[in-house]
Amino acid sequence: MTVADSHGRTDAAVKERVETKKQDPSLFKVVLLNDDYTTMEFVIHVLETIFQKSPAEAFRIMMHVHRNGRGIAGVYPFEVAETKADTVRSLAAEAGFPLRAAIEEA
Ligand code: TYC
Repeated sequence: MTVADSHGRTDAAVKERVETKKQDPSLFKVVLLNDDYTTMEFVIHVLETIFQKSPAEAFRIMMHVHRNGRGIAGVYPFEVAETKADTVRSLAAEAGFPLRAAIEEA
């Protein structure tokens, strides 16, 4: 016997919908890029306030970016990553720093 729900969906249709949804929250890295003008203090402030890092972790990530050119500030679902990268850009622009943030699929 085939069972259908109130919308006429059979078990197979319901199962397919659930499996499609599971793929949805793909993760994205927010990557900070080094430059010569943004102060170390400002990058630490960004990491503490936008990415909820401890002072020690914020310092570690900032120094990693300073030495290696780029580094991961955090990994989030797409819309969160996009919003955080936008917030970095607007805080930096407001403060007159050229700090850049990119997002990349994790
Ligand atoms: N290189 C900068 C300086 O020496 C510091 C810095 C670190 C800038 C990380 C950007 O994403 C950055 N003042």
